[in-house]
Amino acid sequence: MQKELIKIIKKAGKILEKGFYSKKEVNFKAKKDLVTKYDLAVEEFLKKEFSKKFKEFNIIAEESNNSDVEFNNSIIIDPIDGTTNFVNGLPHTAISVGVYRDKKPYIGVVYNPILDELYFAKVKKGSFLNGKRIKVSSEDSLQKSLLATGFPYSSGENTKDLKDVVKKIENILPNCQDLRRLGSASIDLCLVARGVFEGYYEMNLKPWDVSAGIIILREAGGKITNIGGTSFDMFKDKYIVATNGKIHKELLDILDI
Ligand code: LIP
Repeated sequence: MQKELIKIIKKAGKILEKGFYSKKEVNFKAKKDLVTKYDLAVEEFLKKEFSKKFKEFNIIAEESNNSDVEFNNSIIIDPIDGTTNFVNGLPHTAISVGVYRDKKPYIGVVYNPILDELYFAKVKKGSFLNGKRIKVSSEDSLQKSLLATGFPYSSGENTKDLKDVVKKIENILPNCQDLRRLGSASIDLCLVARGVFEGYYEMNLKPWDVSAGIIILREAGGKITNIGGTSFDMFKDKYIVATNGKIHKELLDILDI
């Protein structure tokens, strides 16, 4: 499956790439949540190809907004993760595809066609960036850790979420090396997998934002939980906390203050 999957994702990458360098008309799904015809075109292409080639899988995808369909043998797609970056010409945007068999992680692919970076992981086989093995960082001090986060679209309307974002930054910033907000959850997870960030957390993500990245991070030796420190459910949990494993407890303690 993996060769065919990557071939299709790379073809879809051409659509994203063409859009990235074109003038774009932007529509709003919500105050802060953007969509372009390229998000729709990449998703349509992937859905068509996957349903031809991988008939035993159903498809859950961002622009179809169908996270309520049965999750079992499923391919979960974010056609353009980091749409705001895509619209503004910031080359930190990717196609994210997570494949699950019997609800269990199987294959994760995150592909940034602008930088030509393809992250791939298959369960029990490790994680790779453009074919080269990647591993999480070995840093074990939160104070020396470079962290990443994201700001939920809900912070535009929901003052409780906004306050929570600010409170967590207040707690974390004095206790880490620094904190980044790059704007693509799938790539953020891959950057933890690659050892660039020691940890990452965010609230209100959807399954398509994380379905591939969590497989890639686990296979690179990382740890992912919800904010309570127990098993992360991408369909239900408000927070994802993802680290190299070494700083996980320290980060959880600070986030939960
Ligand atoms: C976005 C992310 C971003 C996150 C947003 C959103 P989209 O995905 O990956 O980092 O902060 O909440 O989910 O909408 O560009 O596919």
